[in-house]
Amino acid sequence: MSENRDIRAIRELAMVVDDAARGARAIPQLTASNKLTLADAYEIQRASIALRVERGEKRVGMKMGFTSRAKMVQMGVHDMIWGRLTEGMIVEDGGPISMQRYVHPRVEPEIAFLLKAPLCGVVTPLQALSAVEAVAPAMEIIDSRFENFKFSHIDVVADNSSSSGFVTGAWHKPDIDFSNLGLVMSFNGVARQIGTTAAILGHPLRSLVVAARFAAEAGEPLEAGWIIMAGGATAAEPLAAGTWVENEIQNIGRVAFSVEK
Ligand code: OOG
Ligand code: MG
Repeated sequence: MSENRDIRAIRELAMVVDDAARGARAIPQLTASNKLTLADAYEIQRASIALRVERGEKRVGMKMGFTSRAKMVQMGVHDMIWGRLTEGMIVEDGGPISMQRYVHPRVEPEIAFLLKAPLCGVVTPLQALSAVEAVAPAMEIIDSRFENFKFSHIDVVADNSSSSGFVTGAWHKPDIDFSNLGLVMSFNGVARQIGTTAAILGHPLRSLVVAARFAAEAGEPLEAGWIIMAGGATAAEPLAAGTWVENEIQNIGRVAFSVEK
């Protein structure tokens, strides 16, 4: 499909992943019956988010994926990926989510950046930091639309990199060293994943540097007011109803949500 890109085929596959996400239905991997390149996959992602925007959702940021070794090992994908965050994916801090909205959701502890200035292209960590208004403890709810939560690098990119929800805690000025902060993600008060922000590329700021480059390559610069999710610091954990999920990061605080039927 890559030579002479077939725009209609891209749009049709975008509708397939969009329908699966809206209906919380698992589908076979797209590459099982389509020959796709990574560039095609990002075009499918772009078109699927355009469908959300057509329905009235606003774009609110970007997520990075596979920025930690724990995540790469868990899913068997060893390249960084990214996805688009929209308004409909926002989960309120302390608020509920319903299992009904998802196929087989998982949660992972992350750190989030709130931008106060646009960021685009090749930037230094210092330039990236100067565009940051605040950092917050965060969690991402990932929900692959693919059967058994199994995918190739190309499939997961087409599926908006499994993004389906994100929650951020209170924002903290980025005037502290957040390169190596301990974190604990717990379910009903029992620790499930323990890690450090250093698991994210050695320093989460590096994830923002890469995000700025990916955004430039896509022709969609990071905007002031956007939230950038740095990527899971540990492996993800499957969610079940009746769980109070919390991520506490040393020095910057905690964030939580509850899982209902
Ligand atoms: C893909 C998304 C990866 C992360 O933080 O590494 C990701 C997946 O694991 O389903 O969001
Ligand atoms: Mg993630």
